[in-house]
Amino acid sequence: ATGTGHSEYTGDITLDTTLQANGTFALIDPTRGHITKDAHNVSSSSLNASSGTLFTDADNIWGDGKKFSTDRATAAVDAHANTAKTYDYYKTTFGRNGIKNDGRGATVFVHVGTNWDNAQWSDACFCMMTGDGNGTTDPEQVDLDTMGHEMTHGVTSATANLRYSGESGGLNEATSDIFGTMVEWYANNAVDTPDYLFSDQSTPPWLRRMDKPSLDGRSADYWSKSVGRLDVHNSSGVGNHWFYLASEGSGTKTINGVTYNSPTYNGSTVTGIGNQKAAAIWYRALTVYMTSTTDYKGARTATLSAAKDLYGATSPEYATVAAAWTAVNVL
Ligand code: ASN
Ligand code: ZN
Ligand code: CA
Repeated sequence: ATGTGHSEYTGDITLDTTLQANGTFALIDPTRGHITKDAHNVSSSSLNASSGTLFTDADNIWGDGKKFSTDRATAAVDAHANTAKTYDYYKTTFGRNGIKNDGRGATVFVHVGTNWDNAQWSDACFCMMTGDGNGTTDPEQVDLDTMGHEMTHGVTSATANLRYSGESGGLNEATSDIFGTMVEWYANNAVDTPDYLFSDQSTPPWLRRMDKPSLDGRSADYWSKSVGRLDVHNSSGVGNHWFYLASEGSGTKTINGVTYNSPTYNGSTVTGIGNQKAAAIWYRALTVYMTSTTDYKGARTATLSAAKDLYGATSPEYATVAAAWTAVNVL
């Protein structure tokens, strides 16, 4: 069935739902397979796939469009629709049928924990968990790049399986920021306009950014031999910065009203190839060449192999991949 959702981040949208035998509609996506449940504030560490309750509704009109809503279905509208959008990005762009490329849909939980200002993917429950924000500045963690980020953790687990510590952990996190961002560019929503800022809707003005990751006060702009000792959400800066530079090039640029000023290392100047080509290269590197122990040097090799496969070793795309890694001091 097709429902109507009053979402908190993207206005009024359609929702793919299922009419059940008892005459009520449920947040079961009939084609993509994911289902959306209320965790009833159970903590992330206590949840499993059978926890919580499936969202159901009599008239198939869901939510009230408000942030911090008292209508518990509002966060579910965004979570359900943004999971579908992420699924569609992977299917349309790469022919990938869901997280494991086997058509299996995930379980999506909203209202996890109490004032839990976070979201995460769990391989164990094949589920996404989203919290309600911090109760003051940060609303429910169900915006599009966040959902794309978390679902991408499942894709990474099913492919390169990058170990979640050290440099491979930074690459794992960068992979989620890259494809979370690309889902936003794919959706091209007029309210949540595409950018290189991460979690900008649910953690305003943003949680991380790709043009100059160090602007968050924690993330690395460039590789150094100690970068693998940072938290994985900060060593990701090297990969995120590579992605921005490969997509848009070095220097200053204003896109959809946001001004980016991306620095480079080693005197490297980068000519952008656009984010679709940069993402295609990263996806092929992730799914064909990276392994659980790939580090930044290995990511340079993997993406160059991918660029050679897709565009040829003498292509401008190949040259940009190399220049962007040199610019983030991965040589
Ligand atoms: N939001 C975080 C992530 O997806 C969750 C975490 O680090 N546990 O990386
Ligand atoms: Zn993550
Ligand atoms: Ca964003």
